[in-house]
Amino acid sequence: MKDILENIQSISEEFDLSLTNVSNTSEIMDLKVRFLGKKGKVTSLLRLLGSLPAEKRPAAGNAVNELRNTIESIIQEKTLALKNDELRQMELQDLIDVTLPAKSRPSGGFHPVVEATNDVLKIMTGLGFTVVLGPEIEEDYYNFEALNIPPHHPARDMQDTFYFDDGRVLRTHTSPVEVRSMLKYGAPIRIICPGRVYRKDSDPTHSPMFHQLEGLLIDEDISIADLKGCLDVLLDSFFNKELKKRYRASYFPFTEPSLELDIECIACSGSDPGCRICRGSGWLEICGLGMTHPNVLRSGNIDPEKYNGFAWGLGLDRLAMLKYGLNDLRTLFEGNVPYLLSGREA
Ligand code: 2U9
Repeated sequence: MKDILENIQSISEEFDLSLTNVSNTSEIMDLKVRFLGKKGKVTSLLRLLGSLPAEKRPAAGNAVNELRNTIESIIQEKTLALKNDELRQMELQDLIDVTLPAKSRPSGGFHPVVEATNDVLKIMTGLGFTVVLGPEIEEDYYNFEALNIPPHHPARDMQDTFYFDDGRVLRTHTSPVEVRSMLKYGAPIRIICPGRVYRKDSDPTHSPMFHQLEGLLIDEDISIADLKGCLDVLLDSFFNKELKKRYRASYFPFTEPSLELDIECIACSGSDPGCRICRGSGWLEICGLGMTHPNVLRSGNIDPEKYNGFAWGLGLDRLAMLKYGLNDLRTLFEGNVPYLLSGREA
């Protein structure tokens, strides 16, 4: 018993002495382990209690517990004081200069399709065209009937068009906007219609939603030469280059005659037989065009004996991919911002 009390006394003195040497939170933690840890001095004393005769155990136990409680509360108090000291030190060293400029946020950017669309709109409004938008959910009449696409035309195939139960459709092109505009504004008219269009198509080179831009000009004595001049300005300005072009005969229900326009490959200009972009042909199909069909003018309440005009349509997604060197259509629609930006820098 005497042994234990002496032990308590010497541990208490040792603790007081050690405490005077402690100057930071890491040292107080060490001290705690040395006295109260599993192999600490106080814990060893507690273990020793078991070897005492039963009648002496309560008094000795009380004495050891008192020592443990005293040491515990001193450590707690000291830890708090040291923590506060350290915090104050950090604040003194790490002064905040409120006059410094704030951290800048990374800047955003336009989606490639938006950028390409804006480029085309700038060029075409410069030529006197007005931008017109229209609904994406369209009536059958404006999407098909008025455009000389009769009820059993293959372009109406259920495979291609998203139908609503009430017979309306998700527009398959922006042409209905031009029909609505003819009816609203009459002739002469000079408009471009960008926007989302929808077709039941989904594979690596087709998305069920894509972006089109169509143009329509109606006036007196308009010829294909006017149309060619217009597309020359549009495409050469867009790609910043006087491009070689070729026209091939084609067919669209809403134009007669109808043509397709190819431009020289913007990647290789026809010099690379292994070119990924033009697959070695040297040419890129870029847009469809033609002189407005008399039936379509009539749908727009315009007299085909007095007026004629031209129209063209192109895919803005393809235009953006060519301009920014993207080779997978899905890049445009997956919303992966870092990839979109890195793809554009390529
Ligand atoms: C009216 C009269 C005529 C619009 C035209 C095309 C040719 C054409 C598509 C090709 C593939 C666009 O990228 S694409 O999806 N379009 O080839 N579109 S002429 O003709 C019109 C439109 C409206 C009133």
